[in-house]
Amino acid sequence: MDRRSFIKSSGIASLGIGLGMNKTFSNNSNNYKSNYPIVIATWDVKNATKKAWEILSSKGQSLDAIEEGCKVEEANENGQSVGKGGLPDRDGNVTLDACIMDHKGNCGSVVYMQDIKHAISVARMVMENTPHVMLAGDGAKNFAISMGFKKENLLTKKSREDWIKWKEKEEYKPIINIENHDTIGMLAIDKNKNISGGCTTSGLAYKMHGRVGDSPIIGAGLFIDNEVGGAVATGLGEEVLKTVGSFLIVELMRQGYSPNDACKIAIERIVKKPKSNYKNFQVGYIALNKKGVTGSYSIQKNFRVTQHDKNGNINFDSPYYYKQG
Ligand code: SD4
Repeated sequence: MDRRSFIKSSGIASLGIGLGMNKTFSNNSNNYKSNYPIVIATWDVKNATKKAWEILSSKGQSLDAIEEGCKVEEANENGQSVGKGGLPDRDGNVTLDACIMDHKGNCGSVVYMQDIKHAISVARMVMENTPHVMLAGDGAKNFAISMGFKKENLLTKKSREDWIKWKEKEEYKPIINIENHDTIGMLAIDKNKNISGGCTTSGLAYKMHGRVGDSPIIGAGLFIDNEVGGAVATGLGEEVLKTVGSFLIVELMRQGYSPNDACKIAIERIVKKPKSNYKNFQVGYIALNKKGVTGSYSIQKNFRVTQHDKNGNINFDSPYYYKQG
């Protein structure tokens, strides 16, 4: 095999040269000034970023900031896509997916877990207290109980009523920008320049029982490389899984792409697929690099992002791909 065909067939092409082939982007991440600590999260979640910032600004670690920030949304019963109050699957079960990753490359994840609110904390315990990366279903729940977590019914009155109403038609359709308050994905860099990230969700509303999305899958829903940065996804998990989006974004940043440009290229991977019906679903990415520069990009408009640094706690609209009309 000559060198060129070796590069083509070995995957080096897709991790290196292949990723960079886009003339509309520049390798421009060196143009930005450092800004850390900082935390960035998907959607309108100022309470969560505020909590994370309390930890970061008092010289705490990014991993603690991520866990505590995500817990705020898991406990928020009004958020119908995370933790307690999450919308159930089509059979009425609330099943949670979450993962966490630290600056050393350690990760932990729970999938299809029921009856335990703080999935992000269980994921952290999987990472820190087991030889494994991922626990599923009753295994995850029983592990959580053995670690002192409380079992509780996660289906609130409101989510149950919504599900009963949904059953009248039983139409499965991913909801775009559900109340601008969806899966929480969070990335943080602390004062020691250590990067961590987390992602926690009840998954897509009215999914098939047993369905697992991208959010607990390392590389798809979340990826961190402390030398480079991190990325996290929200939206239609199947599309993120098929393109291993978060890993892709980190690898693009490794080549020098800014967080914004890296997110944009990852979104283009989805929308430019043959016969992609991207007009009917949402995917949004956020990213953070080693300098504390953040970025985001989504398919549809109205993907909101929240960010807290020394200048304050702000929300903004992400740039997006699909300009209607
Ligand atoms: C999933 N990505 O389960 C999650 C859902 C989500 O915004 O992020 N919704 O596919």
